[in-house]
Amino acid sequence: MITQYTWPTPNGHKVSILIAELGLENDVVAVDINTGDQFAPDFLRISPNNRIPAIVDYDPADGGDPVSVFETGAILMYLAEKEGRFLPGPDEFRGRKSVMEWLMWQMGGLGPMAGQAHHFRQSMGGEDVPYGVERYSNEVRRLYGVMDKRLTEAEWLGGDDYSIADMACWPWARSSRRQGVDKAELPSVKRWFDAMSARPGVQMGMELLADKRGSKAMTPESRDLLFGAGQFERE
Ligand SMILES: N[C@@H](CCC(=O)N[C@@H](CS)C(=O)NCC(=O)O)C(=O)O
Repeated sequence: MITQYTWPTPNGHKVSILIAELGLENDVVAVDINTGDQFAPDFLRISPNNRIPAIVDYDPADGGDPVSVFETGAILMYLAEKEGRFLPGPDEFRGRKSVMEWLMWQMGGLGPMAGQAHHFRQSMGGEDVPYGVERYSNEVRRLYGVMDKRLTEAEWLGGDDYSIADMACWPWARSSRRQGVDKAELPSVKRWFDAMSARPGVQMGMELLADKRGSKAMTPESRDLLFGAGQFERE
């Protein structure tokens, strides 16, 4: 049994998609990041960086006490390795290397840069910061070009097989327009995106807390909590 502590954002969806693809028994604790749930002491004990998602595995491989995991890259690897799916094992080191490369590319590149593009293009509440918009829109555009080239050479990001690298990237590619990127101009990204969108596991993962999606428009209070001094008031 896995508990997901999460919220319907691209990072939350990476993990909910993997859990659905694996068909794991799970329950969900909603952590509303717009109202400060991520700063609750009980959540910080499993996710010290006050970010969603995190998981608790009540049936760890060693049969010991429950295990908590934070950071999506670590969660995807933990679950894929435990279940022996969507990440080649150490004996298939070439395929494993490729999946790790594209997973790390997402964690260090596409995710953070697309997040900054969202921030400057949309979350600033009307404030106009042209340099921020230009810098992150350009970087995201460059990253999508890299992804399109990769997906022209290989069916999936990791190579021949669908993997956690694809699951890490897809939720960000879903909102590419908000990052200033039109998938119609990237034929291989579009082919990959559509193939993944048709997967029942992806659709099921996207249903997680779907009723909460967009229910909280960014307010001055949530903006302060996520980006301003509000983050520090609980210290
Ligand atoms: N590197 C982290 C990023 C997670 C992250 O940024 N989560 C956002 C939602 S998409 C969050 O929890 N934000 C809450 C906050 O900024 O206080 C991961 O991959 O797990």
